[in-house]
Amino acid sequence: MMTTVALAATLATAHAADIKLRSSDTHPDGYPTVEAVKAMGKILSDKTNGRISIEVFASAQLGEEKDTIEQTQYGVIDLNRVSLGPFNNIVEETQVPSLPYIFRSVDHMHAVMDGPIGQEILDAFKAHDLIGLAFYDGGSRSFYNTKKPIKSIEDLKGMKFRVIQSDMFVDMVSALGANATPMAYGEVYSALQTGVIDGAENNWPSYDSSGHYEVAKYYTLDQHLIVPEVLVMSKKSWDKLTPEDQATVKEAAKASVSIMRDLWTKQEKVSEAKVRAAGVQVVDTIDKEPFIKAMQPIYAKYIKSEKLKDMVSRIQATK
Ligand code: GTR
Repeated sequence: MMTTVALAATLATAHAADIKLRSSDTHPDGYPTVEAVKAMGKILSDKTNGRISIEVFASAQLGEEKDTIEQTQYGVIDLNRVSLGPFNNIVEETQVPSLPYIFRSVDHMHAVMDGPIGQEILDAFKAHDLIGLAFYDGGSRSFYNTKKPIKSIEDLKGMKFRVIQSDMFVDMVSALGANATPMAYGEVYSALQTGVIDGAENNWPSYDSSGHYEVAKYYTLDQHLIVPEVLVMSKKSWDKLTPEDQATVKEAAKASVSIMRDLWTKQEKVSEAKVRAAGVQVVDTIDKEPFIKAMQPIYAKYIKSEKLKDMVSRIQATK
């Protein structure tokens, strides 16, 4: 039998035991989101004298985004950095910043996501067994393909594009007269290569690091989405932390945002220059009006409740 003193000592050690949080990311080491979560881990370790740390599993080592989201909900994965797109079918509030052309610019997106609307969206994750910690940048997403330069909306007709596993993304592509195939990110390269799809859509750094530019050499800057990325924590893992540790995790996550933004701004330029130098044909200017018009029905289809309508109006009114 354990004496009371021994038991107390065991409990104290258990309490003070090191906590290693496992974090998932689809991107490779060196990618801004991966490095930002590592930086968060460093901050967290420093603030807790090494008691809490983060191990980032990059390059989809823990699985593709849709699966890792479920595992994070179950508490198998502690932290997850994902685009808001794969959350669209789970957390309806994430549909709002994922609407085509909702943000006028990256500055507009920052103003919204750093303010009360961003906080409301982070809070909405709680009902789905997740804690929204911070938003990261994802630049703007544009179409690329293996076939031809897309110079107008007519050029998209009948083409097949891979999209994120979100109904809204499927509808966005359909609204442009093209066909959408929802598919895990890790399958896109070979799908482009084998002709299962004609193209996909993403930002410069993803287009670069995924190697998609090697097989899909036409990129059109239609910039239909400025969709933020999010860092979430499993509510199960969160609930195991003391309120003090929870506050420290939140602080460290927030502190990683400016680090992420700096890394992102640099990486966007590096990736853009790299793929251009590699011979990618970029359609730099395209009339966005027909895109905006064609995608308008998405707003009516997804933004039905007063709550979401109000969010859209407040975003549009944000300077
Ligand atoms: C990237 C994003 C990833 C992933 C990917 C995709 O821009 O950072 O989280 O969602 O797009 O298209 O699947």
